[in-house]
Amino acid sequence: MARYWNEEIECMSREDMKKLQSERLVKQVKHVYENVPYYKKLMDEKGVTPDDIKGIEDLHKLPFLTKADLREAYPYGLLAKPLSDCVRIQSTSGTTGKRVVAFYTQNDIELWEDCCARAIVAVGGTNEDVCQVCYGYGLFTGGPGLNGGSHKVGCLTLPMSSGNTERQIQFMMDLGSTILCCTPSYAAYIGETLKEMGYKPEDNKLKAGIFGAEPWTEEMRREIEKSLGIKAYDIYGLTETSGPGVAFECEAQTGMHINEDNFIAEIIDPETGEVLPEGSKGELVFTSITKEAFPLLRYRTRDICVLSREKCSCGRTLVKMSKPMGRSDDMMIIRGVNVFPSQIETVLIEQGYSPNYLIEVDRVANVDTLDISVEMNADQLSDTVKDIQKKESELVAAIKTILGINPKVHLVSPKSIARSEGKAVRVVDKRKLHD
Ligand code: DLL
Repeated sequence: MARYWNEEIECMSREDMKKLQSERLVKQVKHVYENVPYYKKLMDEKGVTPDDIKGIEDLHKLPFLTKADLREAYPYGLLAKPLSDCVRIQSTSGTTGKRVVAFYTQNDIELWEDCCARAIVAVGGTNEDVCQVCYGYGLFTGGPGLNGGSHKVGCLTLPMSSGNTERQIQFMMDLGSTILCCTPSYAAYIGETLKEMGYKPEDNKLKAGIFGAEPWTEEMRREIEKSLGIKAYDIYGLTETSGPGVAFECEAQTGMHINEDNFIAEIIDPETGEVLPEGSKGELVFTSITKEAFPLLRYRTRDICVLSREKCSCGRTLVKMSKPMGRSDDMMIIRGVNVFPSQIETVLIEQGYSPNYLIEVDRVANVDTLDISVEMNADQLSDTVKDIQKKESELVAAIKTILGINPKVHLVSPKSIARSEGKAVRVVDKRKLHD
């Protein structure tokens, strides 16, 4: 059984990888400088030209790119190839008006799916496997990415998308799925549902799961492994840099190997932007050195983690990232959807409510819950319960339109939400997401 999808790359010596990264970086910087006025402006402002970038040792000279830049350049401002060369867009889940939109050429899709194929082979996947993909399909990258990787490996691919758990289970049992791809919370939910339906872990044919898109703990890993009778592996990625497969876990289950032939990783101090020495905890920054349509130079992910170059027992030499340990912004991931509190606040204000609200997030039976208490203004007070319920339903619908998930909304009396003397506490997240 093949242990690697691309042994030459996955086990490349450090020296050769540095050389490859340097060559690709030099080419990429030139490409974006010449083709993307937005980048040219950023680089000119920092006084850097492509001639200053001779290899990865010069990476730190380049300016950072943030989500704010992506929003400002929306929709086409960071495109580095003519539209006629682009074949696909993907987008972040649930953001307001200006979503993050990433573009792909056919070659970008190939490289992305190749990264996902590496992840599948790393968990023991071969063309004998039946791979059930229950990440969402559509604009979200989870479904399309793993679907493409699964095709490359030659697995029989079940493009289930998310939801409809009974149908998921029926296909899983009838077709004998061996690999499950979904969010860890959905995997836990499937495990629980199987139990409720009277199945034992050994009744299914699953052997491995590839779970990511949201934070999860080692405790949760053990729970999923037990309830499904499998090995559970982590996978990381973000829409901006292609989607899942930026990093993937191997049999060692001690962090995720970053596909360094496509992405250069740095760890910076989120406050100062200073590059931190290897082994330090800080914000992960990626430079995509192979993407043609939407290459990002020094993109700040806001994910906090640690990189490690310790020798891995799987034989791969690709640097490993720890599980993300938090974020350097206020983004939450609720039922797999990226949610900023400001999105909820905008809806409340648009609907005529005061900015006095409290967002409570919890996880009950492995499903994230989102409860929003909102103060009514004096003129919104009503004597009838029916009236209040109607207003609550309207707010639920408005928030669902923006986020794509259903919250519970509770309208409360004026002045009933505690006022803060310092920074307002608007979010209480009771989930245990990090070890
Ligand atoms: O979540 C891509 C993906 C799909 C990854 C399927 C893995 C599996 P976005 O919706 O753009 O893309 O969200 C990206 O999700 O910056 C992290 O904060 C978080 N995230 C992704 N993977 C993990 C993980 C997809 N394994 C954001 N552990 C990232 C913790 C993760 N957080």
